[in-house]
Amino acid sequence: MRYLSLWAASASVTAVVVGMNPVLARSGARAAARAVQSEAMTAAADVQDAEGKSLGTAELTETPHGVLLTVKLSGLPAGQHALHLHEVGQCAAPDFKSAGGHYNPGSASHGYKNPKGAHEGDLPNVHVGADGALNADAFAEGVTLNAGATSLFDEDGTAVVVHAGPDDYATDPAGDAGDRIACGVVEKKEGARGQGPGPRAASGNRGQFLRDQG
Ligand SMILES: [Cu+2]
Ligand SMILES: [Zn+2]
Repeated sequence: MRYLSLWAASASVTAVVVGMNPVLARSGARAAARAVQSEAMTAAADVQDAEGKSLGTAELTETPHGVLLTVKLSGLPAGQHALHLHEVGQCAAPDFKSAGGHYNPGSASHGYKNPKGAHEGDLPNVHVGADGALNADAFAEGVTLNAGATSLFDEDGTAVVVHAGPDDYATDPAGDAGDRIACGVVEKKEGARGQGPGPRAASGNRGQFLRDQG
């Protein structure tokens, strides 16, 4: 009887795991294991406009389920804007194309409404009022700050990008969100744990993502 209930418990765990995206399941399990051993890892991005002026910061905190972002910016145009995590930690003004496409370690297509989506770097649109201020929380499910297959601190880093228009959540590869109007390189906070190189120059194999990006 004891063995039977153990078997039943492990079988139900397996069923839950096979029902998930395997990359997310593995990274989620690792993140949960780490969470019991250590304090949450944090990072931040200094977000700048096309003239290099700082508009504020995005704070990032790893949780057992993904990375939580708290974004506080000012000086943005009023309206709906796409917010994404892009795959290269480089913000070269004024067009920020150096940030590459959306962070996409699972090789999915873009968008929450896309059956083949979504990118790990896809995030819900944010709204800026008449005062130009943005205060928003966002959540990137299944990604980590600590090392791993879906870490934002991969070999070339990651950037937070704000677009001129909203993401339609469907158009591949970038949601038809218009120009990139602000960008911030995600950097480890002073004293944060973890290792691995910081952002560096984009390598040649990023070319495929640079064809069309948003
Ligand atoms: Cu974007
Ligand atoms: Zn995307």
